Amino acid sequence: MKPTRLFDTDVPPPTERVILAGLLTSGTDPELFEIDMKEMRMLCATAGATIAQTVVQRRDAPVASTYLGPGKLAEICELMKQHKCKTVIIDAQLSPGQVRNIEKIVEGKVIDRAQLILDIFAKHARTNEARIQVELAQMKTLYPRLTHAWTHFSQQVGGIGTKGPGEKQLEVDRRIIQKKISDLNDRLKTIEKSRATQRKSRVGEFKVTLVGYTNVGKSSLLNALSGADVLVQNRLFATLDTATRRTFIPGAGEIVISDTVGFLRKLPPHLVASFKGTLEVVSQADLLLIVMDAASPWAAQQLATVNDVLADLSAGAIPRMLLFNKIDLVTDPVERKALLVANPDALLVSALSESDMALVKSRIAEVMQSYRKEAAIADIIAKKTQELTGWEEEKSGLPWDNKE
Ligand SMILES: Nc1nc2c(ncn2[C@@H]2O[C@H](COP(=O)(O)OP(=O)(O)OP(=O)(O)O)[C@@H](O)[C@H]2O)c(=O)[nH]1
Ligand SMILES: [Mg+2]
Repeated sequence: MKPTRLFDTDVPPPTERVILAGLLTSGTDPELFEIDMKEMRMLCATAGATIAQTVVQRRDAPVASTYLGPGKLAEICELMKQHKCKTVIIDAQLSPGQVRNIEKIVEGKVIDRAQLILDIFAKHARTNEARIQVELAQMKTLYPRLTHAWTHFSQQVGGIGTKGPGEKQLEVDRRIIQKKISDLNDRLKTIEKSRATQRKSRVGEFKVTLVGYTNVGKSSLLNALSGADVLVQNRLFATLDTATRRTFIPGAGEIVISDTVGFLRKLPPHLVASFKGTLEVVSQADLLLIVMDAASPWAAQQLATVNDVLADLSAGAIPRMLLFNKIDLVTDPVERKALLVANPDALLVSALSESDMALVKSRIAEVMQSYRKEAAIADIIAKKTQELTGWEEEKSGLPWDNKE
């Protein structure tokens, strides 16, 4: 029997005109704010929304009940009428109460960053596991809102952010929703069990995992390094599933190489939690290939986010190799030099260059060989220790030891 779904993830996205709003508080670094807003623009485009106008408010702190100030919200309401928009997308993590209050003032739908990301994940989920993971994150994130909010708009507006439960589900009581969450958790556990079996068969193999910010070229590198044919697209969160391939490293042997879901600043916490199973390939890797976009002006901030997520996944101590991909887009030799000065251990590569891929493989081979040396030394030490202990035991058992 096909399981019932509370969230419809199969409807193609409509192109919707929206207002994008952000709040620059006095405590926020303007550069980080600019990164966040740029990412919001990319997220909107990926979700199928066209931004009719962007509104930025400067305030010392957010307003507790409505996040943005009353004057700005009134302005947004006007702009929405003017541009015939039904939705405002706000770069924030809003509480259910804030969403409700803002919706009343702007007389339209309110989407925050987490919900926008969840919506994109819902649209891009292809496999059963990814769908369950997204659905679980949606349930947990939207749960507090399901019971109270949206009743006044859910029937009037469609599009982005309405990939949630319909009117019927809003009437469904908490226990049913909790039951759904526990069912989804059970289904995930079953999938994880079968993955554990696959993992067992891979014990002893050298495991390399590609990690990094979204859209930096992880899947392109997997394809280039292993001859795989996974989806590559110039959009955020093209990959939601872990693709694993075997490939041969000249002079070192076979490796298992995996691609992963991309990271982003301020990923919804429930989403990271839901994807922990898929991200096991990160914590169990022998070597992480941390992929950066050499052409991005925000590389340093992106690396900080990647390090945070890796620490979150208990993968902070795994040996790593830093790859600045898309180096073909950096034509200025001074910029290339600056990248190397700031990251002396990094490799500057392009997934489009065969010689660069050969270089990456030779570096992987070096890591594998040093691993083997370490393993061989550890083996020798273990054997010697055993011999010595055996010899000591034997010695204590020798007849002349007991003579006196
Ligand atoms: N010029 C150039 N473009 C690249 C390179 N590597 C990847 N791209 C492009 O960058 C875009 C993103 O590539 P993907 O491989 O899908 O990136 P990803 O990191 O897997 O992205 P997500 O799965 O969405 O997180 C695509 O349009 C690629 O063609 C490169 O070395 N040079
Ligand atoms: Mg990808």
